[in-house]
Amino acid sequence: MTLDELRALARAKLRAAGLAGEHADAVAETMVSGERDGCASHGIYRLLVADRSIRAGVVVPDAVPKVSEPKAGLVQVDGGGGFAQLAFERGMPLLVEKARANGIAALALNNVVHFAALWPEVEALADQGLVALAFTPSHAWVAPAGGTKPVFGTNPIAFGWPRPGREPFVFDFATSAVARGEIELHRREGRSIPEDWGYDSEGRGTTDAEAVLNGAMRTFGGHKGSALAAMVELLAGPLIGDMTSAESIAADESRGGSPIGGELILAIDRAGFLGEAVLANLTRAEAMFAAIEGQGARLPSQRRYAARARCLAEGVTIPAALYADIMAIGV
Ligand code: NDP
Ligand code: PYC
Repeated sequence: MTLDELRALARAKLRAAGLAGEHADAVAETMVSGERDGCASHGIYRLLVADRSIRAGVVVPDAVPKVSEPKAGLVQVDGGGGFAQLAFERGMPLLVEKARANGIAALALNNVVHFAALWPEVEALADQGLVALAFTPSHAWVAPAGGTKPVFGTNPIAFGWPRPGREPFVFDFATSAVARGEIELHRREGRSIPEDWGYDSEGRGTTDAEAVLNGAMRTFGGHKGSALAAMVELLAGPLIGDMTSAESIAADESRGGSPIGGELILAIDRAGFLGEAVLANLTRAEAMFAAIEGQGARLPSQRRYAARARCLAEGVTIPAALYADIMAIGV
């Protein structure tokens, strides 16, 4: 399919599932971007996930985000229980304005349903010339290092750094060993998973995707991922007055919807610290990237940008079984 065909399909299916037009546009764009960039776990597969959240009544399909300014450097958007994409779209212009005015600013999204990757948001801010960080908890699916019972969400951290004349340096990863969506895709395709991704409900290591989805996922990097997962809970949960992953899964009441809660986004204007000297410092940053690539290592997002270039030219291919499940939405 071409990306335009994919966008039209995603939008039509979201509308058929009951989502209001502006939400459908924003949500479809995220899914198309994920598919275009070769991120299957957060691409068009998410139509099935969003449809489930809508049908289960987890998401408010016509929520109207409300933007406020609690402090000079802070923006808050109450998403009204809708998907996070429109809330972000509504809050971003003020975040950019405040980051430029103050050097740094934060955007808290509250009361949103989150099923998406975070890189589209930090990349959008980097495209505006801002350094960006984003965090969101999810549902309690992940055991702390040293335990085997879920406490944390898969809690992603994303970072964006604008680069002169090039795509920004962006990374975006779950603090679990892998995103839950990836394990779901393994289950859909009947594939086993590496044993270090999680535990079954008895706390034993397993290669069975279903057993891990019903047991507990593991953090990446042992105690280090565990501490970062806790940080994400604190920053994008209690700090901004929103839910932890444990509270989110309790609020779901076994409906199987996407996580409900908050997201914290930080934006920094490099000129705030450095003024004109920012240009010299960009050269030093570029030297670091050159040192990485100079020894054959790749930068995060390089695979994604390559997939983007390929899909913009050639379109995308959707697995037949996924396409059939998507076509059944709203029928
Ligand atoms: P991956 O492990 O696939 O990738 C993580 C990051 O590492 C990417 O930026 C990737 O770049 C980079 N990377 C991968 N391999 C290399 C390499 N060899 N050298 C350099 N960089 C590399 O991601 P996860 O499975 O952890 O997460 C996938 C997505 O799931 C994320 O986008 C995340 O936001 C999303 N997610 C969302 C959640 C939510 O609650 N909303 C919860 C959890 C995850 P590249 O893309 O170019 O490969
Ligand atoms: O893949 O872990 C995940 C995830 C959770 C919420 C959205 N994606």
